[in-house]
Amino acid sequence: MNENKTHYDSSDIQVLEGLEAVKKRPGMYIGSTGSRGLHHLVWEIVDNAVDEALAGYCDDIEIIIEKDNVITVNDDGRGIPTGIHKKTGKSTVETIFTVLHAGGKFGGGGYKVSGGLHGVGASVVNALSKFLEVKIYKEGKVYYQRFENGGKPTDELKVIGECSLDRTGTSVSFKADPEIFTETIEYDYDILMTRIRELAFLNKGIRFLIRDERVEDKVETFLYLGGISEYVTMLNKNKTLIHEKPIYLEGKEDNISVEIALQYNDGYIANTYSFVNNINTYEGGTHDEGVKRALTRVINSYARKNKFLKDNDEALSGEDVREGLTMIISVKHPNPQFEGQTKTKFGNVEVRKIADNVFAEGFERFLLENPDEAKKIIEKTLTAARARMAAKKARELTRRKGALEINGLIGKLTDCSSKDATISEMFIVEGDSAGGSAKAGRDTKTQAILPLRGKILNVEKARIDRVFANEEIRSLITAIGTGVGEEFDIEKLRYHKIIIMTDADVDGAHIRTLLLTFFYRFFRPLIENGHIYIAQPPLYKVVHGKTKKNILNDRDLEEYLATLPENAKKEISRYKGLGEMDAIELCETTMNIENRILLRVNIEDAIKADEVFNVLMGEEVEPRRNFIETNALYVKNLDV
Ligand code: 28G
Repeated sequence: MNENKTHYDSSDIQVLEGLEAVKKRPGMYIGSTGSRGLHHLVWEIVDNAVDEALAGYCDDIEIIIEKDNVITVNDDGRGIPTGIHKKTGKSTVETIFTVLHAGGKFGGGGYKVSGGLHGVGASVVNALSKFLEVKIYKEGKVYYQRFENGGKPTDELKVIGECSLDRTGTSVSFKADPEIFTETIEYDYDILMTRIRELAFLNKGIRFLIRDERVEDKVETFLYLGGISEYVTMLNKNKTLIHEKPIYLEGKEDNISVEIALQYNDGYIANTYSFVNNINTYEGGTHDEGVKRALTRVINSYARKNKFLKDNDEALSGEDVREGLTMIISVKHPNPQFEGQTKTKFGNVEVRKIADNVFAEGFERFLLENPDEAKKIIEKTLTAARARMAAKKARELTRRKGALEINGLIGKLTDCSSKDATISEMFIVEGDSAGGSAKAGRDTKTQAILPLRGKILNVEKARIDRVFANEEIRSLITAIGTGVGEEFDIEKLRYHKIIIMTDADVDGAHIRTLLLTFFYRFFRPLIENGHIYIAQPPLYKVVHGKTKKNILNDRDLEEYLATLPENAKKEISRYKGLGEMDAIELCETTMNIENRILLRVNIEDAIKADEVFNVLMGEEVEPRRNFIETNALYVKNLDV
């Protein structure tokens, strides 16, 4: 307050009450008084600068973390008006920094980030600061006002100097009150930088600078002329792309602007981030819904028109068309409504149609003008659809059979006696003869054997849906116990170790590749949780005196022999395939917990297998012919 004042009028009381309320219950205004709330202070101020930029008057915003955790934000906008504010009788500057919600209430027109999700305004930052200073550069003058101890002005707004006439802007410095932010007043550079970079992506053409002066001076600037397209490019970095450049679509209707950038990669994950007035709408909303339904509709209609889908083919689903899609949706709305648990669901119903229109018109044109890219995208979605239908079929098959109708499995699965899944193992064994040995040599309490007949798994011609028609695969699903797809429940897993035991030859590799692909596509959590293993039958046996050692491969053999005395009498024998091992040999070398070497399959192994398998599913003959070589290589890599 102005110290010369002798009495307080009603507006003063309102002001004091307003800021007192913030100090009393800061969590109500900034969410928390922890690190999150602390960073929130910065966003309140930065948002005001972004608003000025979105109004079209500012293109340069600086955020400086000074020593002592003072934050300074500079913009080159018009500068906050310095004249007297009609309703408060004080300068607009003081009003903005001392009247709660002043930003929202007195602001007019334009998109207001500050009127959005948080947007409690600069006065809240002031209320929670040890001190706050504001400088305004306007009409050749530098105006200044300082507030202390939670928003009390030390003086009124004053001119403290001159500047060149073309210099305009606002500068705000503040220090969070350590008595309110008792946990910490240390800013995390990465949190600030990441959000500032995001703001730069979301607001193309605005240059953001962040400087950290606390340790050694660190500066980064972010300016993206490509906006959210560049965001997509960053998100898809290190991914294999289906088409070279992100697709950018934009439109405006009733002063609601919609921008969408999207690009497919060859992965399986759908990544859509949506924003309204720069706020991440984690819970989605009408903008999201509009874009997604348009994407599904446009892809289906293009696919039908261009005979990628035949008349009687099932439509591509929303999930199909989003597999491997990275997409950013950014809406700017003059009066956004946020709903949902965390107030991050966008609710304005009129936007569903607008977002749909903008997307559909732009994307349709893209497909028409870029037939090569269109073809690649459609093919990607068709592959996704095939996998989805295969999964559905598999579900139906297992459902029809009911929960582990062991009858169907008897004669195939030789189960273990333990019902404790954590100690139970299932060996998937290639071929009946190896299956026989495995059955004879196993630990009956903990080891179950499921023999697969190699010839059925002629993967060279089998599409994944045909794989599911396969008896062996169906037994496998039933034996695993978890169900597939929506029904998947890891609690029902019957064996915590599922061990693929195939020969170390090309046929064995075929089967292993198929199985890994199968697990990757339909039992991914089993891989992620480390339940899938590969048994490694040894190639050599070295007997040396009383010691007997099984050796996995040539390299290990060489290494082992080097450790033996030169003239040691030693006997090296080579194992043949699994099928040629007798029960005792198989058990001792490959199954017995004491001696065996299991390879736990990680997701990269499985992805690699999936890639190999995809080549098989493709139409081209040449890659298929190359399979054997590729696969042989892959097997080698796996063994390393
Ligand atoms: C540096 C840190 C944070 C800001 C402005 C510019 C104006 C403004 C801010 O006006 C109230 C609402 C509309 C008049 C607006 C300047 C119009 C003309 C502004 C900021 C009163 C606020 N000239 N720049 N507020 N207006 N930057 N940066 O806070 O009617 S806040």
